[in-house]
Amino acid sequence: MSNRLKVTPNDLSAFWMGFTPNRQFKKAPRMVVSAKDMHYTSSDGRQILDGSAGLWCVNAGHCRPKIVEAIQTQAANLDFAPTFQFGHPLAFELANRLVDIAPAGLEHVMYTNSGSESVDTALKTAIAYHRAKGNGSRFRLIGRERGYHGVNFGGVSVGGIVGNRKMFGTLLTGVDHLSHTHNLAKNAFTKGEPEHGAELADELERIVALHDASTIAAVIVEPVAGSTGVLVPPKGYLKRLREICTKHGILLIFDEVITGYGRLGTPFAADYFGVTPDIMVTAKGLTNGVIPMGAVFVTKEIHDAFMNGPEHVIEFFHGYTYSGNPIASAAALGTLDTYREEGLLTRASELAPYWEEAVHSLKGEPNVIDIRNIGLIGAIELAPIAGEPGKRGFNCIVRGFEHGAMLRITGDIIALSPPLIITKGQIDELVDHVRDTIRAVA
Ligand code: PXG
Repeated sequence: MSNRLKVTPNDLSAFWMGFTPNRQFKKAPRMVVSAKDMHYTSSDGRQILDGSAGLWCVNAGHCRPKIVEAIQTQAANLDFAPTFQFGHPLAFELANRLVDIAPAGLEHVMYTNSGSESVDTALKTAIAYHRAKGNGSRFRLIGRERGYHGVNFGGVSVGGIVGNRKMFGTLLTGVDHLSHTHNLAKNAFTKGEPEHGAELADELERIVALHDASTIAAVIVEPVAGSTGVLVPPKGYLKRLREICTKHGILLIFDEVITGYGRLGTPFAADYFGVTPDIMVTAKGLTNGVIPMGAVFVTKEIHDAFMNGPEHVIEFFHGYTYSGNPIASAAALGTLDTYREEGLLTRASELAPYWEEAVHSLKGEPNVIDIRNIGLIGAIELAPIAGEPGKRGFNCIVRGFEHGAMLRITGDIIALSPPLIITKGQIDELVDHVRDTIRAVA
């Protein structure tokens, strides 16, 4: 008998979990078995308030009827269809719907299956665009310290989180990084966008002076850095970055995997900050996290640069088997319907003032060294336990789950990003959970 047949049901050893301390988890698993709206149900039958919209993706809340129905219907009707050389209507309908809600100027959409793939699609498109325009020397990609752009080689190369980079060799060559904008000394406990740091965008001029603009393809940043612990851009920073990119013919890529689909109270962060990128990377909230899917938006100018040569020849050698998968497309359409019917792409703007006060009420709790917020995102930075960075944060995950809240942690920073359907009462409840947790781990 093979060893596989001896495996007992629910043995936890075979699944090597991502971004998880596997040995600890398997000794004391935190399992959820179902979900509805704002709550998970744990395997021991407790209601767990979702403080992080899953992994920043369940923007409409869990198991929403329109999305469930769309998936069920589609699975029984057209399960898979290629989008290479063939097509199916939903993928086109979805692209039109997406362009309708996107910032003006972003007129074409490519599909992927994740944020990581969306990022790599964007980076490749940027380099290929310059080449299509006869500027093949523009190959450099500029990211930012503390940036997170997924886990594929392109995204890790432009990303700036050391733990995600250090194990993987040389990564892509021809990459440089801007400084991050986090500045506790000047900006701690700022509500919304910090006052100090717009001048950090000028570092792009320094990088241009070093490499020459003629070698630089694109700059990629998260408008609000999420994974690294919620870094809200200083006032004017993104506008300045846009101006410098435009001046030097460098494409600006916004990674809106977290900020997209209503998180800041506008459909996209580009709308919130009034800054339109040349390429916009999305995933997560596109399907409410239910089916893996990403979408990369590009300008007409970028798209049209590829549309030449003989008409029977493929214009761009890129795409994924599951790009525009019918069931994913149906899930996304069901999600967009739900967002529209419930006004979810702008709901965070109504809740933001209440949210801001609630999150900042944690000032003065033990070890709290900063609180940040924007839209329906909040972060509480805790002082690390001496000599054990990340331990206090980890304790928050464990304690929070035991007492009924799913909290997302980066190092010693608690990052809050609940589903956009949250009520004011549930905001209070979530903040109370965080308060209790912070006190418990002090
Ligand atoms: N870009 C950004 C800005 C992201 O936040 C990705 C790309 C990659 O997406 P995929 O779908 O390939 O995972 C992300 C993902 C966290 C957390 O707790 C954040 C992400 C993923 C998992 C956990 O902050 N962001």
